[in-house]
Amino acid sequence: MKNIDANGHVRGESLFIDDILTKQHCLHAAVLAADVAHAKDVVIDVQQAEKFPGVEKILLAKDITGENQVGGILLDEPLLCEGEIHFQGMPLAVIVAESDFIAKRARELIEVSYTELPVITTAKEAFEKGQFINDARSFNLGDVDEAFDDCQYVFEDKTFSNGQEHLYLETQGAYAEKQENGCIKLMSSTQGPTVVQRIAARILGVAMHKIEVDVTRLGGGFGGKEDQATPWACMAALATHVLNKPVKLILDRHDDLKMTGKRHPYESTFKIGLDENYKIKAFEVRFLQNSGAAADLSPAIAERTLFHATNSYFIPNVKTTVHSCKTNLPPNTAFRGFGGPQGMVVIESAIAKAAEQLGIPAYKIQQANLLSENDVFSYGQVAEKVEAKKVWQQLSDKININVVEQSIEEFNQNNQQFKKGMAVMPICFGISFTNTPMNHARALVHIYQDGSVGISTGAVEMGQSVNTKMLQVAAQTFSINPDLIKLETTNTTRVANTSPSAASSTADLNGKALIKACNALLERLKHVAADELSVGVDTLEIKNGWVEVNGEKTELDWKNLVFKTFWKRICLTENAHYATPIIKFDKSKEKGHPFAYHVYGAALIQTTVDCLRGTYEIDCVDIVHDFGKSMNKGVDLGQVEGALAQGIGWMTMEEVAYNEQGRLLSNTLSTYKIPDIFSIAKDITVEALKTEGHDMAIFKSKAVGEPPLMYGIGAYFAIANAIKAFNKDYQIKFHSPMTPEKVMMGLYEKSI
Ligand code: LUZ
Ligand code: MOS
Repeated sequence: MKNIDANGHVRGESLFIDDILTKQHCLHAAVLAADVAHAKDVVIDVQQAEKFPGVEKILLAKDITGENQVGGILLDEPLLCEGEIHFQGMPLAVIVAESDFIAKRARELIEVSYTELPVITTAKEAFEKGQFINDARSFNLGDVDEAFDDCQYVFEDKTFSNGQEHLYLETQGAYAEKQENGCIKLMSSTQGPTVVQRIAARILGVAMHKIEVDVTRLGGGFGGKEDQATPWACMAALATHVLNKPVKLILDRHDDLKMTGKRHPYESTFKIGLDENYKIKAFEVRFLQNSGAAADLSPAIAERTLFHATNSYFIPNVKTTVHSCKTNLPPNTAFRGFGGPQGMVVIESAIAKAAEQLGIPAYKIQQANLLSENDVFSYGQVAEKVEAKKVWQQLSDKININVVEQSIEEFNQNNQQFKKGMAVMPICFGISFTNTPMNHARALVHIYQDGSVGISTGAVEMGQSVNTKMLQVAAQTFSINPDLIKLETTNTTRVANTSPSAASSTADLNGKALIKACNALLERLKHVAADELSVGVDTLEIKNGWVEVNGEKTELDWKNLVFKTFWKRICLTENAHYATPIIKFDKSKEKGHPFAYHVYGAALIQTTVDCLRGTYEIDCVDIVHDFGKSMNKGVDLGQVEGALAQGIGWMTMEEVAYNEQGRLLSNTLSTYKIPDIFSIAKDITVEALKTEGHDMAIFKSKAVGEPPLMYGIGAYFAIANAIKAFNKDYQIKFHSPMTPEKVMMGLYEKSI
């Protein structure tokens, strides 16, 4: 089954936000952002700007007809500044004009005065000054203090992992139109149509039923549009509400980079204890999350960091604590992995630290500590259907780790300028929203009287091909030609109260609801067929578009059957609901069973460092990935390859930089480098783990969106190992990304 968007994309026919045909008299909006990171007594003077020809209105906080509040988890984020500035890029005013060009020209005429306040940009400084978003969280298992006393080896160090810009190809944007009776239709490039609907209603001061949100598709989201698509849609809605005209608001790249939050940087300190057999007996971490100036999704992201703090290892004594530190950066937000990668970086650093000190390869420690069946995670869930050792075994069958190690050693002995390094990166990622109440979805299926089918779900297509998977689910359940089925836009009027498309769970949740809807319709159709053919329902099946009785094709085909059902006045529409069973979590104890299942995998990454220049290449990445039983190998392979590239980018080259005043320095694509075709691994092989899959996954095909990003973490350690081959004095800094500058310093550093 090919990606159903392929043709449209190649021909340029697929509709993104900026392609939607606007109505007559459509206005265009631009956003004025704060150019300091922290200030009070803010006064915004729009007199000159409002006189600029073509300007319709400049909206300020006082123009908000409802509540000036876009916070999701906590109510701590105004849509527009009200007297105080908390980060550079904070929206101050919305300029609404006849064209985007005019709006941006007028923007330059707005005068802003304020009294500057001290700026905090790092998590550590916020921690020291007691600036937090909420209370710290802690997961505990066993007794670390006692366990450390018994350990043969104990090592401590600190780590830093940087933020990451989502760089969705399509920037943030929305288009709003007034309907009858004070209603507004919003087209938004959002992962969370219901989030947009709820918050827009709050901003306007109207009920949710007055707002319809429609999403065709996104040009990428990666978590950056789970919560942070909302403000722009709210601004467009507000402008439409106030001015009674259609309004389009699309951020240009520069504004988008400056105004939106990114992956959270983390500063962490760890302590790891091992016994004489390299079994990890105790692990303690303090994570400092740089949350930015408002909560956004930070508390939930912090929680997922704790869930993934031990990656795919069993550690009997664990103490992990996370502090969401409030700084004057744009509120950081969801990004593929949702805090999980930041947790996994620390345990991998701890293992690498131990390996460095013990003078053994890290993979020996990794391998000695992989999860087994019935091991318990620090959050109380008992590991079931564990694939950690199986993926490792299949990877070493595919590519012998010792042989790779020896060939690298040989290469390094024979080469002075170039050195190679390798690392293994196992992954284990929990599938479900960690916030249990979010794990549900609905699907609405219409069979039209000509036999064609229209499907609506809560799933948002953002390039991950979830629509293709949904279409497959319906085509397979009905056993009809996929050409008969159409995926409708994601729309809050057709499917309400949706969770965002996130947490790798979209295909599972919406797909399971869709199967239920299709099966209910199928039952009705079969009863009609049984009547028509005077046979028992049990003898009858629909296969490849034909009714079969006892496995024999009859004269009755899908189209006829559908029409007969319609003619009998039987409903050809079904709405179904799915909520993940079993899962639960008790926050008062920090224990439960939050995940439907886990996804496993392992990658071996090899790299070559140019020791004259500090540059490096990723030579090859060999992966064994737990797809379950993949329902679409092309789509799933694409997710693994894309996630790997994004993970390697985060760990090696993407450097989000703010100065001490909180100004984003990496604010263009010439100063923020993402992986391109030249920097991608030269060779990537992905093998599917031989497994039966998991019943909680759609068609046993496991969630694939986020887990493979974390293979990229291995690139950091592979490069570090290559540096070690050149410079015996080098000690790993656990400070990512591993840019060529850092490689260069590592190559020539002397032991102190
Ligand atoms: N979003 C969310 C997520 O709201 N909750 C989650 O657990 C999650 N996990 C991954 C990515 N997005
Ligand atoms: Mo997400 S990080 O929007 O699954």
